[in-house]
Amino acid sequence: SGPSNSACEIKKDYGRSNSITNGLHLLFLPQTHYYQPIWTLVGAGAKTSASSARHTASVMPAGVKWVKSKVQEINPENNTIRTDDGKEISYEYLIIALGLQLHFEKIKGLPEGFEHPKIGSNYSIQTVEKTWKALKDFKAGNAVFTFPNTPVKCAGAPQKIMYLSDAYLRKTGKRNEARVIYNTSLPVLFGIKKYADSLWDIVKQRDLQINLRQNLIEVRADKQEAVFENLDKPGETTVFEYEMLHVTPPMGPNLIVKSSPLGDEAGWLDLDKDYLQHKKYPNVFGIGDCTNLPTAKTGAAVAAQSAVLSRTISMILKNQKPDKIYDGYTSCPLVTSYKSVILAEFDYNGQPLETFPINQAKESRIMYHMKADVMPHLYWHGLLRGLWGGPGPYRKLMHLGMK
Ligand code: UQ1
Repeated sequence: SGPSNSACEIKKDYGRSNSITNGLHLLFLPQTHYYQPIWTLVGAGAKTSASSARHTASVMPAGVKWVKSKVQEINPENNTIRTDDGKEISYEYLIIALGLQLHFEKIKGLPEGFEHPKIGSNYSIQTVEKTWKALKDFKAGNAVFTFPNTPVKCAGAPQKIMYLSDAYLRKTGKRNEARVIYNTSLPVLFGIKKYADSLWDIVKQRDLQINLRQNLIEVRADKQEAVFENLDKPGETTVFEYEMLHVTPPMGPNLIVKSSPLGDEAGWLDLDKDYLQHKKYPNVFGIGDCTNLPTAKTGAAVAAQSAVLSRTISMILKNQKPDKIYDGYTSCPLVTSYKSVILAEFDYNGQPLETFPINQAKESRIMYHMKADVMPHLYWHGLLRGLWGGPGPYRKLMHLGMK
């Protein structure tokens, strides 16, 4: 089982067309690369959007040839990629990290609704500053936060901005003028009970209204109205007036993966969950949001996956059996104010897998600084250079044999 068998089947005669030279190639078009996890704080005015950006050239790891093209089609049957500038590139091994697709357009009235004020989204560079403007300009009324009826990346982010907005309105003396409302498609506030229990305590304390199974279907931005459907009562809709609206867009699989033979039924990259190897094409691997790995989609998960994948591929290159298995590790720093974070960490089984020897379900100031000030460095200088593979190796050390 696992790729140990299939890995042996990888033939060594791929890539004969040699349209590019040997070595590591990264196909990536944008001139700017963003650290998206900090957008939560940009939307709340605690960081600038400029701080999330670097020139792609400045973060390209040494030894990698940057191919400035966009992937248009992947043909795993003949080990080639076609790019939008007409090149055909053959590969011996392929690692797919194409991310997922945002679908603002699936909500009636969007994306054009973002031309109006009072509405924003921390999920794109074009809309994240609009969140902060809406919050800054808040006078009185409803502050409405949404969670869509699809898989999402960083499932905590839709509620982090609610906690930050609540804190901002308190700080500026406007909280009495506001009703803070979280309308989520999910039947729960958070998927892991240990952290959900803490979050429910917080929303009760702070008078935040949580409506489960409410899915945003339309924004009438000119009238400052948002329309939600009740997922448990098809056809029942409710209109919420808003003074501020934060939209988490519906999301879906990457369209290149979906239109290739590499996707599962829904279009997510179809991987073996232990070895991150494609189920049908053993020289294809994947990582991150584009995959169907049954864990929460986060940057922390990517870090842990990168360590497994790096080891696996180096073993395969030496014709040895992969010996490292991904346990589904993922982490979500749930920002609950401008000075506190609940650090959720868990695995495929939904079991907490905490790095620090404290109860991480409690709000912590140190964890806020880790999220806001340490993680960006770990990303730019560690993860992007292959030097940060998640906290796994440190966890045992931190617990000194306690767990
Ligand atoms: C992490 O590894 C990571 O990747 C750089 C993040 O950025 C998105 C995180 O937010 C977290 C929490 C981790 C996990 C790291 C520790 C120290 C728990």
